[in-house]
Amino acid sequence: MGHRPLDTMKEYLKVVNVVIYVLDARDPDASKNPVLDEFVKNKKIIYYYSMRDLLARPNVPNVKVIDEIQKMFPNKVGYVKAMVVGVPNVGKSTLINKLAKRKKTKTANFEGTTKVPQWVEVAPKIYLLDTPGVYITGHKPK
Ligand SMILES: Nc1nc2c(ncn2[C@@H]2O[C@H](COP(=O)(O)OP(=O)(O)OP(=O)(O)O)[C@@H](O)[C@H]2O)c(=O)[nH]1
Ligand SMILES: [Mg+2]
Repeated sequence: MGHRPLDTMKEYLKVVNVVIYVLDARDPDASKNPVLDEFVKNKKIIYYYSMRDLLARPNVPNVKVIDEIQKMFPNKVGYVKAMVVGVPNVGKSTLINKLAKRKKTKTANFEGTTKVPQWVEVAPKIYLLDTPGVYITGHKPK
């Protein structure tokens, strides 16, 4: 196993059906990570905008992740597995808790809260994988 989160995430990437890429609604471009973009380029991607509630006039869509997954895989047999990715502290774990309607993952207002990947069932037959935030360099948070 490598020392970078992406090395660990690589094995999970192979088994997921889709990637949920979390971007900060206040500055989606700035929260896009070229290292992650390259990492997920061959996967289906759903972009989700966190921090939307902090904007008086949000100019990004309020993405319904479960609906989007169900639309994307209407005839899926078995589980849909989705990997939630994004830069540190962008709201990946918070999104998972919101969808699961319970506190399944640890969240905090600092980077590096999520240290290892964790599966959470957020709807019948839909599993989301929480992952550590990935810095632009691809190195793990301090
Ligand atoms: N207002 C608001 N706060 C949010 C939202 N999403 C996350 N937060 C807050 O942002 C902080 C980081 O959230 P996390 O869910 O821990 O972020 P993360 O991407 O999992 O972070 P790492 O695991 O460290 O990479 C926490 O204080 C959350 O409460 C959101 O949509 N709106
Ligand atoms: Mg987290």
